[in-house]
This record gives sequence, C-alpha cells and structure tokens, in this order.
Amino acid sequence: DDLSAFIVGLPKAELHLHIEGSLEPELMFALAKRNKVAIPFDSVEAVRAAYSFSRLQDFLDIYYAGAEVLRTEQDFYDLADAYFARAAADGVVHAEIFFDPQTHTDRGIPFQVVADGLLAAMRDAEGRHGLSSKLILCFLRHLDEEAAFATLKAAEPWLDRIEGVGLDSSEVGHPPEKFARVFAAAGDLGLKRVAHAGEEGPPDYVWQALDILRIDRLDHGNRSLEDPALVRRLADEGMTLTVCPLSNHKLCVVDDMADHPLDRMLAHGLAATVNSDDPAYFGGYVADNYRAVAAARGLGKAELTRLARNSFTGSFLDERTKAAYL
Ligand code: ES4
Ligand code: ZN
Repeated sequence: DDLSAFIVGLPKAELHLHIEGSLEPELMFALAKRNKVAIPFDSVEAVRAAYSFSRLQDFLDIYYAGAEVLRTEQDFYDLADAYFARAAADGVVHAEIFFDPQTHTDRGIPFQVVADGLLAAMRDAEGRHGLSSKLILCFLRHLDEEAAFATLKAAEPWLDRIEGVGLDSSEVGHPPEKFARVFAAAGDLGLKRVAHAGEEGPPDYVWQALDILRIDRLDHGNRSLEDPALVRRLADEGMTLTVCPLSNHKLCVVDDMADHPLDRMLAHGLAATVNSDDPAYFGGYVADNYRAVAAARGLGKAELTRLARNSFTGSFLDERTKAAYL
C-alpha cells in the first residue's frame, strides 16, 4: 500500500544488524551441502518451524548452531552479499553491520577468513547497489574479557577497516563493567564503541554502558524507559538507540507489538531508530520492521521520516555525508 511504498522509498541507514543473523535457511542448507556439514534439520520448513523463542537465550542457541555452516571466505562473502541485496531492495543506503568473530575463531575459522569475506562483499555492495557500509566487531559477553582482548589483538591488521566494537550475546549476568578494560583499549585505538544494553538487562546495565564503556550508541535500550533519570540522560546526550521491533516481539522483550515503546521513546525525545537485528530469524528486514511497528502503533509519515533521519544522525558516517542525507 501507500505507507509501505513510502517506507521503502525513504532512504535509510541500518545500524543494528548481526550479519550471522541474516543467514536464511535456504543459504544455510546450500552451505551445509557445499561444506559437507551436518545440520539438525530435514528441510527449510523444519528450520523455520524451530524459530520460536521465549527469550534471548533460546534464540542464541539456534543462532550459534546455524553459524556452523559458515566455513570459507566465499561463505562469508555470500552471506553478506545476500544481506546487502535484500537491504538495498528495502531502501537501505548505508549499513553498519555487526560480526561475531569469536563464534568462528573458536571453531578454528581464522579471523582473516571472516573479515576478508565480509569486506569483499562490502566493497561490491557499493558498486552493485550504491550501498555504503561499515563493520563493527562484537565481543561475545558470555565469554571472558581475556578472550575479548585476544579478539581485539587478532583484529589488529584489519583495524583500518573496522569502525568500532560492540558487545552482544547473553546479557543478564554479563554486565558491561565486565568489559571495561577492553572497551578502554578499543577507544585508545580510535574505535567507536556500542553495546547491547537494556534488552533483557536492567537500566543499571545501560548506565554502565554509558559511564564505564563510554558508548557512542546504545543497542536496544528498551528497559531504559523504567528509569526516568536515565531517559533524561539519554535524551540530553542525544544518544541514538538502535531499536529492533520484530526482534523485541519474537524474543518476548515486548509481549504484544501493539505495546511496542518506539513512539514513547520518540515522545521522550530519544533518538530512536528502526533496525532488523537478525532478520533471517525474526521474520523480516528493515522495511518489515518499519511496517510492523507503523501498523501496530499507528505511525504516520512524519514519525517514519523522523526515524529514518535519526538513522543517519546516529550513524558513523562523516558529517558531510550525513548532511547530504538530512
Ligand atoms: C542478538 Cl537480539 C541479540 N541480542 C544479543 N546478542 C545478539 N546476537 C545476535 N543477536
Ligand atoms: Zn542485536
């Protein structure tokens, strides 16, 4: 319909996308076959049927199992190439994508294989779709800080092609303060810092991400709304929140899409954006996320335009490039 075409036609940046979470079941099967890797599913339909989650950890268990089929530089290229084609079709003109190197290096896949495959697809997406992109290295928070330091060390030869570091995986029990030193080291190397916080974890984890990790952007941040002083802090700082409506619904962060807090965030003066998180697992790419939340919350063109503008303001593009989109 009209609003759907409007959403696709709005130039957008995607700021919260795990590249491993864009692995569609069809590609999972093709790579399993190509690499002669066994997967615990008989069909694409059986894979999709397994995607029913009550909490973040249910999803993470399946997400890490799915990543087992990714072995070669070509696999990482094909994964990212498919994401960029899909994102471009949704009107995404710039994407800042997360990758989880530890998921791969811990099963013997060299950092080089992962990084070079992704970077080649990023380069080709510029030419093919006019889509620019940046890479954000995420540390897995269920692992220790020493492992995060080893990952930062392994990334050293690629740091001129990596924009920043992030923090993802199992939130509760793994507070931001656990990664204080490695985030400080990343900052000293000139890297941007982002972190998942307040998805399942309490507002205190968001305070820690701000005060201890010194984040440049907040991933999710939903539970910030429970703390009025925190909302004021985020609004005053102009902190960008990368909100993921379909993810929130599938992981039961929000029980009903009709109660999604996106427009309340905007009303509080928060710089919220709309993103797909793990689109192959949560049932939609970025335009699907805009459509779902617009339908559930009755958002109009003015709010949708604000959200798309926030995605550029909150990006790590240089100020001149940003200005051209605003
Ligand atoms: C993730 Cl939705 C979400 N939360 C935390 N870690 C993640 N890794 C991939 N998707
Ligand atoms: Zn995420």
